[in-house]
Amino acid sequence: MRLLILGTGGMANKHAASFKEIEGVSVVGGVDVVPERLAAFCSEHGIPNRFASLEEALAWGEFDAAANATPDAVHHPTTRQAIAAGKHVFCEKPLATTAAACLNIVNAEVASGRHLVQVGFMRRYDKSYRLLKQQIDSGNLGEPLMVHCAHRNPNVPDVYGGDMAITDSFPHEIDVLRWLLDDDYISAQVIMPRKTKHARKDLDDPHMILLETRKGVRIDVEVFVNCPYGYDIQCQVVGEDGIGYLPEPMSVLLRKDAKLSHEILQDWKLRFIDSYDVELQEWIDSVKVGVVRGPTAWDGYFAAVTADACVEAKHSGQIVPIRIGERPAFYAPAALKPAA
Ligand code: ISE
Repeated sequence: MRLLILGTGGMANKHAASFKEIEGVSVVGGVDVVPERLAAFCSEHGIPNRFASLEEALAWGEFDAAANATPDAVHHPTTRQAIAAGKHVFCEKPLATTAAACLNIVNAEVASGRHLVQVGFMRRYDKSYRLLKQQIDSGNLGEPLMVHCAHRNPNVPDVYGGDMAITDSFPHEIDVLRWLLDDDYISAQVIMPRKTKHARKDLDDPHMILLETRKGVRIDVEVFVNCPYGYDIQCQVVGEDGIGYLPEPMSVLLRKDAKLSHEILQDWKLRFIDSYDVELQEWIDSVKVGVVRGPTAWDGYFAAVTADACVEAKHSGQIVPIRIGERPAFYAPAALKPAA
């Protein structure tokens, strides 16, 4: 399979490295508006063809699918172009920066009649989340009643501002919890605790986000992005018959200096490093048979609508209903069948 990579930043490099490990795949082209950046990226990864835009690459046409790791604001136009050209596209999260733009992508994909878009919500491919899902799906916990989560980062870069706790960090919980519970959200509320002294003056931190699902499950998520001890993702599902905890990342238990301890990761990329590889392998396998098995454009749209409701809830102090309408039949699991 001949692949194109759009963008040359952190995720583009990560994906280029992962594709080298996948059999039967070669990255045949790179796209970036800055020629020097593109040249460095392509020579680092041995990519033979360079394009200043997706239009240029489409005019050339010698590729089968594209991985879209452009800056967030560029996801919408490029994913639309890929759909229009009938190319499979793996788009990093968020699908687009506004719910309206995500809906645009959904509508374009439905109109094309082919399932072409997968969104990069990698937590669905993480082994620990998959183990927790097995417990829920097997009925071992009984019906889920409540979910308690924490999304903690040790720090965030200066570009992380405004409501990014909700629009950049929290979307991972939005997607993975819908998938874990096989449920949708109907309302959101955001409670702002006292602010930590570790946050920049212009940044609100932490947030406590509450979601309610259609089936009546109540979810609370702490998003705390200046949590000095490290990067820590917690999820606890309280069911009628038992409680399931997201397994901790594997690390050696140490007895040292009069302490019993485990290391805690500091970088989010390391926490989910394996899931990126599984995600891309499964995407390639799906594209080969013309199917999308991973997070769809509809999931990307749902995440954006939920995040918007949370932002509104934060600023209004109200419980905000999440109104999204019924999922189009096009995205029903049974409809996700071969497209090529
Ligand atoms: C970042 O953009 C991510 O996608 C990480 O997975 C997340 O944990 C982090 O909070 C975000 O800033």
